[in-house]
Amino acid sequence: MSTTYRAGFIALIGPPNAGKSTFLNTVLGEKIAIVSPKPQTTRTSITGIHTTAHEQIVFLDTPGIHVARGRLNRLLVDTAWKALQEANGAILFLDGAKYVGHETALERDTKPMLGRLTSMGIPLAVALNKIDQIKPKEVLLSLLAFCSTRWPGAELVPVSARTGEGLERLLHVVRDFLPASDRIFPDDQLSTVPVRFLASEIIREKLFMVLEQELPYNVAVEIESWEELREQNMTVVNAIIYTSKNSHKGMIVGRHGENLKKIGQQSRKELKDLLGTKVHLELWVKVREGWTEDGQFMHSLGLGS
Ligand SMILES: Nc1nc2c(ncn2[C@@H]2O[C@H](COP(=O)(O)OP(=O)(O)OP(=O)(O)O)[C@@H](O)[C@H]2O)c(=O)[nH]1
Ligand SMILES: [Mg+2]
Repeated sequence: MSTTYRAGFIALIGPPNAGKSTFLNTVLGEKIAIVSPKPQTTRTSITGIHTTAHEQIVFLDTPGIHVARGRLNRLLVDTAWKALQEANGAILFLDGAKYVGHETALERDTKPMLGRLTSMGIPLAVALNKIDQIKPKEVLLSLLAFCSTRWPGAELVPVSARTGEGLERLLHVVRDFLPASDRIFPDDQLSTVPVRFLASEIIREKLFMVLEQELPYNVAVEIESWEELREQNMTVVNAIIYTSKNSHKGMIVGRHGENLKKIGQQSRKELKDLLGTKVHLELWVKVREGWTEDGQFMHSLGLGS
């Protein structure tokens, strides 16, 4: 039996913390997008390319859509909508475990995207994620009923991005959204994200892990220099952690530098695996007052592009 080859773009959208980036990593079997238990982790549109003998699905992971306050947050939400415009279809990711028995919270969280998503007329699948946390499974039924009235016509798929449950069916559903087309990218390409950007994201993920409260939202990471020493099988990376407030600098560094040490150690370990070389990493913390309101600076960091 011969099947038509299909290829195209599928945007992963939804409220923050729904598991969009986790899904991308699980499908690809590689970590391309950073993940954290805190909302608003993803800041740019990140491609993940899933290629099989029958289709090539280019997923566009996006920042969570929420009621945005401040310039950085508005830019994040704009980035998500922009990805949708480029897509042949979308998966709306929802944290199923959060909304079981709390349909009003689902209504509130998806309000910022409902009208626009409907009027775009883009083919849509709704993934109810984190079902590994839902027991007994029957409690999902009323949530499914609620979703089918809110997104009539969209296929509803319960999944766990963490365990992989339901993902095969989800992939099957979105395959039908794609046009008949040859591959867009080579077979073995997993992403279009440059490795240096990935490195800065890994450092940002560790900042999300190590720092408390609002601190991670006010930091950005820039790779200042990158040198590959072939003979020593070593990559030397200098990275700057920008914070928007002077008072945060000491909190990022931590007592006796212990936070920065932890962030450095964890980042180095992961960069070593990513690059397959030894890694010498230097982290510098700089204050850049109000960077989250500075459009030009954010653009220079690749945000909003
Ligand atoms: N139990 C469980 N946890 C999950 C699942 N998928 C994601 N998570 C967790 O949910 C949290 C958020 O996951 P992310 O993948 O960062 O979510 P996101 O939608 O990309 O979030 P933003 O980038 O902030 O919009 C992390 O702690 C994940 O480990 C799942 O299927 N089951
Ligand atoms: Mg994300």
